[in-house]
Amino acid sequence: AISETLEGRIERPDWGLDDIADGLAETWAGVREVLILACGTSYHAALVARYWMEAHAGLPTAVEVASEFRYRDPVVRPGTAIIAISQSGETADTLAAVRELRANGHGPVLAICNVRESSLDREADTTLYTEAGPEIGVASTKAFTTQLTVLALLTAAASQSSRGAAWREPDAWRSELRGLPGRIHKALELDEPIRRVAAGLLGREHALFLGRGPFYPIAMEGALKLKEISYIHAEAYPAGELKHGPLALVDEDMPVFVLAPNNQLLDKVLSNLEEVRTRGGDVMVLTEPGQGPTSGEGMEVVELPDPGALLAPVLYTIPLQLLAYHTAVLKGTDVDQPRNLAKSVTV
Ligand code: F1P
Repeated sequence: AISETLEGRIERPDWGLDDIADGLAETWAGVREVLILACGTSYHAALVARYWMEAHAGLPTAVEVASEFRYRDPVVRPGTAIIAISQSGETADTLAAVRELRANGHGPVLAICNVRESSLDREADTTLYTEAGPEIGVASTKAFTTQLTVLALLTAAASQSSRGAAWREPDAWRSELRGLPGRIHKALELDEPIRRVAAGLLGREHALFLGRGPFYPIAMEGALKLKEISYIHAEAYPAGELKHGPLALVDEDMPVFVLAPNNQLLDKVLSNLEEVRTRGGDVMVLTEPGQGPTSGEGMEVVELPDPGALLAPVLYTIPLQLLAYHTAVLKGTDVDQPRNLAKSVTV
């Protein structure tokens, strides 16, 4: 299923960008802010989009798990565009949240779905289809990377049409979107190094994932994939939270996965990494060539050759999906049908 990510229909980003920009101009004329609702993996995609929307389109963006949203009395201001993300389009909590918002006169609703003619598709004003093909396994993989791709298109389009924000970097988005399939191919070449890291997880019961900025939700997704298919208890934290509690858990039995992208946050992430190393925890650092840390005793450095800048969160996802996959295969768990989980949670 992971290799099918490559078939994510992202060969023609220009088409998508123009199409979405037109749709936005019409449907979203009065949009002042954005509220994104989703569950599970789709929620993690929403969290990445919050960073993108605010930084690049200047639109205040709130994100909430749909399963919690309807159990409070949220304040939704006029001019809030609602985005609902769901691979299946049938997740009960996401549908219920959208229906409740609609009943209270809020909208428009934009859905991001992988399945056409789904309940969410019918509920929405506009649907953007991820077109990732059928998700064979229960755990979302290619749905996630294609959701991120659609959200990147949306951000680029929003950055063009939002009046308040300067039109930032539309060409950069276009060029990175064009290069995405090739970059995903390259990231998949990390299969063997990641399989070796996965072998080190055998016999482990817990793992921590750390990330900053948009890489924090990617760390959350890495932890979720590991939990879902290999049954290893995994949690993700923003790198800066490590010292606010989770560090107490770190010892020689607690492997830590650190996302250390090539940006201004790297120094701080690396100082967190030292905190882990001094307590005997094994570390895997996912970074880019020439960033500083090198492999050694208790430290495995895996380098993504060229993840780009804007879309790097998409690229950092691939090795984490591979990690969960190889760990599950080595442990002998059922990668496609994990125990206790259903493909879509419809009640
Ligand atoms: C949400 C989700 C999936 C997860 C599992 C249960 O589904 O949490 O992310 O892998 O299948 O449901 P969806 O709303 O994106 O279809």
